[in-house]
Amino acid sequence: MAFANRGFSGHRRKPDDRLPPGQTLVQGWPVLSAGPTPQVDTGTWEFVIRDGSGTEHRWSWEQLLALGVEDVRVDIHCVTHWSKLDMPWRGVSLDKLFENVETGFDYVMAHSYGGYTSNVPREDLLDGKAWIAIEADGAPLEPEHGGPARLLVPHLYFWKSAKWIRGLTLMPSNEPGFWEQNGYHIYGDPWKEERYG
Ligand SMILES: Nc1nc2c(c(=O)[nH]1)N[C@H]1C(S)=C(S)[C@@H](COP(=O)(O)O)O[C@H]1N2
Ligand SMILES: [Mo]
Repeated sequence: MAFANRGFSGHRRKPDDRLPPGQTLVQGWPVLSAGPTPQVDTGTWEFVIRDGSGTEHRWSWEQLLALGVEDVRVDIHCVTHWSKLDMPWRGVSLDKLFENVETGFDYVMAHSYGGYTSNVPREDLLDGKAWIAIEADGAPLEPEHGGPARLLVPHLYFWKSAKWIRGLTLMPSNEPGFWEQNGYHIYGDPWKEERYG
């Protein structure tokens, strides 16, 4: 596999420095879902960016893939203290999805099939820092891990990486998503241990 884009996270750090404070490496891959796993079919799947001015940018599954998928290797850090290093993922860069989105709004709410939300500043989704992920560990994303597609924002705690992603809505101010309304930090930088708000 060619890892064309190695992402934004700590790869230029020495391996020993790759684990944020309070984190432990985990074997396997835990499933953390606040509700049931929605059944999402790629035949009807749709991804929408609402730019805040009333314009909607829409992609079908085929249109998403046609933007070009890339392989990335990133570290992920869950607020419940587990981390995985050098995880292989495949997905579409958010840079491609935002290419024709004109907006003056600096904040984004991610919306999932099933109703989950998470908020992220727009700049945290750009410049090779975030993807709509469709594969992990060399296989299509399992439904329990967010398949067919999830947000992947590895430089923030993993609750920001909304599973079963269906769209992004631009916002003029920073509104809290599901976990942010329930005590998690509004931003969630693992290197600063921004766990709770
Ligand atoms: N739609 C949705 N996305 C979600 C969640 C969720 O409950 N629903 N949980 C979040 C949390 S708290 C974490 S740690 C990761 C877990 O992803 P995983 O189950 O693939 O490990 O997904 C995040 N994205
Ligand atoms: Mo989490």
